[in-house]
Amino acid sequence: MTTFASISEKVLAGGRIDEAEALFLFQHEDLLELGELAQTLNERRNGRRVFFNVNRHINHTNICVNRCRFCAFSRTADQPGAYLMTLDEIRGRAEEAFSQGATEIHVVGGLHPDLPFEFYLEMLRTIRGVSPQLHVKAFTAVEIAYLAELAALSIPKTLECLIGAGLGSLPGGGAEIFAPAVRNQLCPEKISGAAWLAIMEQVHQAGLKSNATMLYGHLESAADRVDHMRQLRELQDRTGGFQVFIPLAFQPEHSQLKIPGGGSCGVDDLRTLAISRIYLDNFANIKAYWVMLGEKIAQVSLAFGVNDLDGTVVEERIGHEAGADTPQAMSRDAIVSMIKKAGRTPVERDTLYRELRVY
Ligand code: V47
Ligand code: SF4
Repeated sequence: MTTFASISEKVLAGGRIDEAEALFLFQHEDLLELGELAQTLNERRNGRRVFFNVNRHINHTNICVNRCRFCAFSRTADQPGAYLMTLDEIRGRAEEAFSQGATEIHVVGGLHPDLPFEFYLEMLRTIRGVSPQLHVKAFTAVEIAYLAELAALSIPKTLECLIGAGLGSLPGGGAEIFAPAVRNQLCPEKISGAAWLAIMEQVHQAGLKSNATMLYGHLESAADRVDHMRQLRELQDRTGGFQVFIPLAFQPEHSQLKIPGGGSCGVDDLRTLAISRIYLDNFANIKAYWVMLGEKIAQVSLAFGVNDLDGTVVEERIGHEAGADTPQAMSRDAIVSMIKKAGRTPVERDTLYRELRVY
C-alpha cells in the first residue's frame, strides 16, 4: 500500500516515484511533511544555495493570432492597447538592461500576423549587437512552430537561422497543460502538447538548452498535472536538455477563463512546487516565478524544494495584464535580501546556470 512513509523511503534511497505515487502526494494533507521531503532532496543536490539572475523581459508585441482563453495579454491589431515595439525600442531596453548589469534578455511575444521572419532575426541581432555578453533566451516552442511556418522552413532549419542570429536558449512557456481535453478548452488554437514536446526535443538536438513550464490552477485536475510532469520527465530522460521546471500559477483577472474561487492558493502553490522537486528527479532546478506567486510565497517556497527565484525581470506584461499584483521588477539587492532572510545563500547565475557571484 502506498503511504507517505513508503514514498519517502523510496525517494530518499534514490528511487523514482510513479504517477500513482505523485497523485497520492497531491492528496496528502500534511504540507509540511511534503515540504520537508522536497527540501531534503533539494539540499542533497543544491545545498543551501539559491540561484537568481539579473535579466530583463521584453514582450515585443501583444498582437497575437491566437486567443488562448487564459491570456489577458494578447490583442488583435485593432484592439485598444495593441502594441508592437520597434527595433529601436527593443535596442533601448536591452542597452538599459545591460548598463544595469543584466546578463540575459528574455524575449516572448504574441504570434503577430504580419511580421516577416527577418524581423525576428533582426531582433536577435539587435540585442546581441548591444553586447555579445548578453544571452538571448527567446521564443517559446509555440513561437518556434509559428516562425517555422512563416519562414516555410523545417524546425531544425528555423532553429539554425535563429541560432545564427544570436538565439542562446529557449524559455519554457507555451507548455500550459498537455492533457488534450483541458488544452482544447484553454487554448484550442495553440499547438498540441505533443507538438510542444517534439519541438523541444529538436531544440535540444540542435544543442540548445530550454526551460519547461506548467500552467496550473485553472481547469486541470491533479492527474493532469502529473501527466504533464510525466511527459517532461520522459523527454528529459532522453535529452537532458531542460534546465529548470517552472510551475506558473494561473492569474485569473481580466482573463476570459472564469474559475470559481479564482486561481491557485498559497498551499496549492507550495504543494505543487514540492511535488515537482520530488517527482522530477532528473531536473536539477525548480524555479519559483515570483511574478505569479508573489514575493512572499516565492520566498517561503525556498523551504519547499525550490532553488531558483528567476530574475530581476524589470518589465513583465503577461502576468500583470492578468492581475498579478507583484511589482514589475525586483532589484538585485531585494532578491539577495529575500534569499538571505530565508537562511539561504544567494548565487547569481547566468542563463545556463553557471555561477557568477555568491553573496
Ligand atoms: O506560456 C499566460 C503563461 C507563459 C497567464 O522560461 C499565464 O525562464 C499565468 O513562460 N496567468 C509565458 N500565466 C511566461 C513564461 C516564463 C515566465 C518566466 C520565466 C520563464 C522561463 C518562462 O505565461 C505562457 C503562459 O503559460 N501565462 N497568461 C495568466 N493569466
Ligand atoms: Fe497568444 Fe501566447 Fe496569449 Fe496564447 S498565451 S493568446 S499564444 S500571447
